[in-house]
Amino acid sequence: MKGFIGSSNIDTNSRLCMSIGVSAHVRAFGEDIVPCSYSHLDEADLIILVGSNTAWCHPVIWQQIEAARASRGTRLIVIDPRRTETAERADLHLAIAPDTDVSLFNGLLKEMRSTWQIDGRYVGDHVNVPADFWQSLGDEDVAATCDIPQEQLQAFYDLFADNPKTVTLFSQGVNQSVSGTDKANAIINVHLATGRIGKPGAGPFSITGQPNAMGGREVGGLASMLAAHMGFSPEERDCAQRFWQSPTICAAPGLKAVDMFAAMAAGKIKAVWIMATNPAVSMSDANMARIALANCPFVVVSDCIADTDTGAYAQVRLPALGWGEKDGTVTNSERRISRQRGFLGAPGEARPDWWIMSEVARKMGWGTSFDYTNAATIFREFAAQTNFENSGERLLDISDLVTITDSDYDTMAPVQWGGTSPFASARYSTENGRANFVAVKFQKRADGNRTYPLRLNTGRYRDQWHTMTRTGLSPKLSQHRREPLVEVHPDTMARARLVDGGLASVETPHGTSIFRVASSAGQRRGELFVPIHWTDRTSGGGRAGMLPGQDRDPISGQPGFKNTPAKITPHVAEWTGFLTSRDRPAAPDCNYWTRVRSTHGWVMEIAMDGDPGLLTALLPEGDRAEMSDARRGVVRSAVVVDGRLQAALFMSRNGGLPPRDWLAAQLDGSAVSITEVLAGRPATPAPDRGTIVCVCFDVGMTTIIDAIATQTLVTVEGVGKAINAGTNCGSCRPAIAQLLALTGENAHA
Ligand SMILES: Nc1nc2c(c(=O)[nH]1)N[C@H]1C(S)=C(S)[C@@H](COP(=O)(O)OP(=O)(O)OC[C@H]3O[C@@H](n4cnc5c(=O)[nH]c(N)nc54)[C@H](O)[C@@H]3O)O[C@H]1N2
Ligand SMILES: Nc1nc2c(c(=O)[nH]1)N[C@H]1C(S)=C(S)[C@@H](COP(=O)(O)OP(=O)(O)OC[C@H]3O[C@@H](n4cnc5c(=O)[nH]c(N)nc54)[C@H](O)[C@@H]3O)O[C@H]1N2
Ligand SMILES: [Mo]
Repeated sequence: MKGFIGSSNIDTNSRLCMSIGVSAHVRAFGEDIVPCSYSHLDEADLIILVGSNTAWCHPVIWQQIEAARASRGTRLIVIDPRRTETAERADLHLAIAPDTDVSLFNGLLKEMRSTWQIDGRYVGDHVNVPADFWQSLGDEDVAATCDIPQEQLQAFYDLFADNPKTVTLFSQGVNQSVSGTDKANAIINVHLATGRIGKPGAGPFSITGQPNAMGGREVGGLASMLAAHMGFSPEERDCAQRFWQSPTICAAPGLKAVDMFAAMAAGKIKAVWIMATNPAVSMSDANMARIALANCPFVVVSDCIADTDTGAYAQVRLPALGWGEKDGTVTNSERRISRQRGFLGAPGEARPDWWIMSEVARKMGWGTSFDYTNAATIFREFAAQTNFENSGERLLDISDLVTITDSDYDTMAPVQWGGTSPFASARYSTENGRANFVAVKFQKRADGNRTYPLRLNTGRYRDQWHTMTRTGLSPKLSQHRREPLVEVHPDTMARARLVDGGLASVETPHGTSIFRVASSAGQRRGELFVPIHWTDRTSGGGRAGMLPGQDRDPISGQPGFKNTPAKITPHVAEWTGFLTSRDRPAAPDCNYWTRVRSTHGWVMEIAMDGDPGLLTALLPEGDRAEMSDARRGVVRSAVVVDGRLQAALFMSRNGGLPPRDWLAAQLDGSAVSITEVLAGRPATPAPDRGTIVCVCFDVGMTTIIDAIATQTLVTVEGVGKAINAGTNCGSCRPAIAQLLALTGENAHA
C-alpha cells in the first residue's frame, strides 16, 4: 500500500487498541519502545495496574503476578473505576472517576517532588525537562478530582515512595480515552522522574491487547508510521523506497481508522480491503461504520470465518487461514518474536493472508517485488529492513536474523529485540539521547447533561474474545456470561427503576441497545459497564460498539471507548422466555434475543411484544407437544423426533421460567419424557454442580464450595490440587479466591 499503491490510507486495528502506547512512547523516548520485560514483574516490589482487568484479559501475566506476590510479597495496586475481579485481589484499589488518571499521576509526581523523592541525577543526566514543566502539572485537589478518599490517595503515594522497584502496567483504561496519550505520558513522567526505568523490577509497561498488535506496529501497519519504526521525513521515505525498490512512496501519514470510516461514509473512499478485523462491530460509532461500508462501492473482506457482521457488507470475501493453520511470527508486549506454526491443514480454498496479498500485487504488475515463497522469505526481508541505513538511531534492529534459513526459521526459538531493558544505559532514541518529560495537564471532561446523565464504560468478558467469531463457537466458553449484561450500581438501579435480571435500554447520542440488567456494587454510582462482544450473529441487542461516538485522542486518534454520556431506562417486554434447539435457530424479529452455543445445540433468550405463537416458526420439523395457555401467560412447545428432543420453546408473561441447563442437556440425543420436558424439570432432580467457574476443567461453584468445606482447603493452590480448578489458564483464580474468602473458616481469617 505504502510503496506500490503509494497511499498511507492503511491502518491496523492497533489504532483502536495500542496507538496510545505508540504515541506516548514516541513522545517520551523518541521511538515506540516498551521499556520493560515480563521478568521485571518477578523483581518488582510494587506492581500498579492502571485500567487493566489483568486477571480476565491477561491471565498468564496475572498468574505471574500472583506467583511474585506469593514468593516475595509484591504489593499490588489497581486503578480502575470498577471493582473488577482483578481489583478485588489488590492490596489497594483506587476506584477513580473515569478519565482522571492524569490528575492522579501528576498528583503523584508533585508529591514525589515535594517529599524529595525525585532522582535528580537521573533527570539531570538523562531527561529533557521543558521550561515550565513543574508548573504545568496543575494544582487541582487530586482526591476530589479522582473522587477517592484522601487516605487512599495518601496510601497510594506512600506505597509508591516506599517501593523504588515499581512496575506500572497499563492497558485499555488508559489507552481508550480522549486523553489517553497524556495518561500514558503522565505515568512515564513519574517513572523517569524517580529513575524507575531501565532497571530490574522497574518501568512503565504498556501491555498489548491483540496477540500480534506489536508486530503490526513494527512492520509499519499504522497510517501514522512507516515500516521498521520510521516516520515520514523525506530521508525516511526515501530510505523505505530504496529498500523496497518501489515505484513510489506515500507522501504523508494517512487516514486513521475512525477518519477512514468517516471518509468512506462521505463517499470519498471507493474501495476498502478489510483483513482480520470486524469493524462493523468493533469500530467506535459502529452505526456510522456500517453506513460507511454500505456506502462503499467495493468492499473486500478477508476472514477465517465465513459469517461475520462485516462480511455481510462485502462484494468479495477471501477465505484466510486462521490460528493453528497459518505460519509466521508474532511479537508480544516485551518485544519477543515467537514463531506460530500451523498444525492443521488449509481448509477448502483458504490461503494465508500474505499469499493472498502477494497474488494481488502480482496481478497489479509488481510480481518481482512480491515473489515470496513462504513466511520465512518475508521475515528475512523485514529483518533486513530494520537494519537498512540504521546506524543505531532506531533500536528496532533484528538484522541478526537476516540470513536465517528456512529450516532455522521453522525451529526458531522466541527472540527478544532490544534486550530485557532496552533503556538500561539510559540512552533514548531522541536526537540528544535523552528521554522527554511531557507536560500534560488534567482536563476535566464535561459532566453529564440532563439527557445523558450517566457515563458508559465498555470492555471485556473473561471467556469471550472480541466479536466472538471464534470463541462464540464454543459451548464451554458460553457458560460464563450467556448474555450481554449492563452492570449498574444498586443505587443507580433504584433511581432508574431497573430490575435485576430485567432488561434495560442503554442510549447514547450515537445509538440505543438493549441489555440484561445486573446489579453490581462494584460499579461506581452513575456509571454503566457493558461488554463489547455481541454481534448480529449472536444477538438482537447487547451492542456496545454503536454506543461510543467518534471522539478520540487528538495525538493517537484512538477512540475514547470507555467514557460516553449515556442514559438507561427499563425495557419491559410482554413476553420473555427461551428456545433451546439442536439446530441453530433463525434470528427472530423481536425486541431482544441472544443466541449462544450449548453442548448439544443452542440456547436463545427471547423478549417480545405481541403473539408468542409466531415464534413456533423458529421450531424445526417433528412431532410437536404443546402446553399453552396464552391467557395465563404460558406457552411451552417441544419438538421430538423418534422420542428425541429437537427443540423446546418456553415463553412466559410473568416470569417463572425453568432453568435452561437441564432443558439444553435434554438435546443430547437420548430418549426424553415429554411430560418432564414440558414441566421444564426432571421428575427426580439431579445434584446441582452450580454455575461453572473453571471452564478449562468444567468445575462448578457447588463442587468448589463442597471441596473447600470437606477437604478444609484454604488456598487457591489447594483447590487446584484437589479438584484441578484454576490450574490451566488461571483466569478463574480470582473467583476461586473469592469463594475461599466467603466459605467456612476463611471467612474469619
Ligand atoms: N478474555 C479476553 N481477553 C482479552 C481480550 C478479549 O476480548 N477477551 N482482548 C485482548 C485485547 S485486544 C485487549 S486490548 C486487552 C484489553 O485488556 P484490558 O485493558 O484489561 O480490558 P478492558 O476490559 O477493555 O478494560 C480494562 C479496564 O479499564 C477500566 N477503565 C475504564 N475507564 C477507565 C479510566 O478512565 N481509568 C482507568 N484507570 N481505568 C478505566 C475498565 O473499567 C476496565 O475494567 O485484552 C486482551 N485480552
Ligand atoms: N466499545 C468498544 N469497542 C472496542 C473496544 C472496547 O474496549 N470498547 N476495544 C477495541 C480493541 S482494543 C480491539 S483490539 C478491537 C477488536 O476488534 P476486532 O479486531 O474487530 O475484533 P475481532 O473479533 O478480534 O476481529 C478479528 C476478525 O478477524 C478474523 N480472523 C482471525 N484470524 C484471522 C486471520 O488470520 N486472518 C484473517 N484474514 N482473519 C482472521 C476473525 O474471525 C474476526 O472476524 O475492538 C476495539 N473496539
Ligand atoms: Mo485490543
